[in-house]
Amino acid sequence: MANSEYFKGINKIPFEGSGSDNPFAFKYYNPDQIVAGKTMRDHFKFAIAYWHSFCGQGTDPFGAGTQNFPWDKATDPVQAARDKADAAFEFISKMGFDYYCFHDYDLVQEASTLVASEKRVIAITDYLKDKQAETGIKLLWGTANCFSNPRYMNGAATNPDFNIVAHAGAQVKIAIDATIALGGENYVFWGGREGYISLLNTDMGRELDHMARFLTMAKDYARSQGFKGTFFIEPKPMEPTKHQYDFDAATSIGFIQKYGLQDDFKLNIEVNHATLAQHTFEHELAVAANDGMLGSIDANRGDYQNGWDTDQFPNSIEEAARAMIVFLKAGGLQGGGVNFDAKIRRNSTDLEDLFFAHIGGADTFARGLIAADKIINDTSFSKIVDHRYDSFNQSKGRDFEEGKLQLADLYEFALNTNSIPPTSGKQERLENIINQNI
Ligand code: XUL
Ligand code: CO
Repeated sequence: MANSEYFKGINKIPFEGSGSDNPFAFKYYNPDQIVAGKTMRDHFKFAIAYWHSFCGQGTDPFGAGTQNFPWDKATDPVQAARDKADAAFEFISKMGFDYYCFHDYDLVQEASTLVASEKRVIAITDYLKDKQAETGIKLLWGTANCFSNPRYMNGAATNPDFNIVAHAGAQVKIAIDATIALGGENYVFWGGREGYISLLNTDMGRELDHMARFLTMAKDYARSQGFKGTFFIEPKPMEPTKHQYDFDAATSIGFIQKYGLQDDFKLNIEVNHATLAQHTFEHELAVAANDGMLGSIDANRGDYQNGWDTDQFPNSIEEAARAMIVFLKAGGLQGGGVNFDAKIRRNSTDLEDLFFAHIGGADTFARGLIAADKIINDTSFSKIVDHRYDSFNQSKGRDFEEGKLQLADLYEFALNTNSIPPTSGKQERLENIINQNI
């Protein structure tokens, strides 16, 4: 049991509906409301990111942290980790969310040796097991931080030095053990520094082979320990390295398929990573969904002027609605959930700001979902899109789709087609329908 309350004066966040002006209430996220045949709780499986909400204290490349967390006081690292867990579970319970996600060294500070680090991870895992049992909160996914320690400056699985690759392997084994011990539903690989800073000193083909070997070994180990969940690769095009190997969804799917990992791996799509790759969020969701690879979401947003990975909380209803159209058409997520991989701003220094941020994020996704369901089912939207492809629903168009035509048949057909009237794409009308429903 926690000895102290960290978020004093804040109770469990209720759903009060759109008429409420209580800043500590959901206006649209109603966990038990059914949308498109499922409760919002089950559609989203909202999760809190341990690293941003309980570790990152507002540091940036130009200055030290500004957010003075009251749970970060103990000098003993395991005690500090327990205090942080108390704060985390109090916060998640008050938010009414069901899940959290972590990196190994978010849970507890890394020690000076691997042996000592493992002992710390095991100690905090035992503590978290009790917290989970007490609250019913579950682990959406675990992962290992194989990018912050300077040893990983040239990558982890793709490091040109085998000693570092082996260290990363050990770290991933320990993180997988912790994930399994906590009943984690999935395991994530974001390719921290898996990429290059300069191609001049990089054997790209060899590094990609190493990454595939590494992921295969991790998957085989987890399966041998009884892990039934899904592995997710989280694409990102750049930052921290100039070029990351898991550039975007299409690149990652190519990698997964080339190395035969498609039965165990899917994708975790992050909004700000999509925009860094010059894609929209819904584009990345659609690419993943097309290959049955839409596993999970890291929810946040970038900054539309500066193009950094600013990891702000989602707040654009239009962006959420467009994404939720793809999400609903794909039948939702395969195994994963919506993890708020987002941080409050450096000058958001009150503890209550963490609540406002997550309330706003959940409400944004809820509004997006409600709007998308209406747009798909109660407007002409779907009909307009289907109509564009009408010519493939009959005669030669259908034969084409069914693989019954050769190139010479197209030639014959085209020779006999004299005038082809233009067909409007109706983009503006579709945009109006979206705006009428958000
Ligand atoms: C980094 C990022 C990570 C992953 C987990 O941009 O998104 O926090 O989600 O390693
Ligand atoms: Co992320």
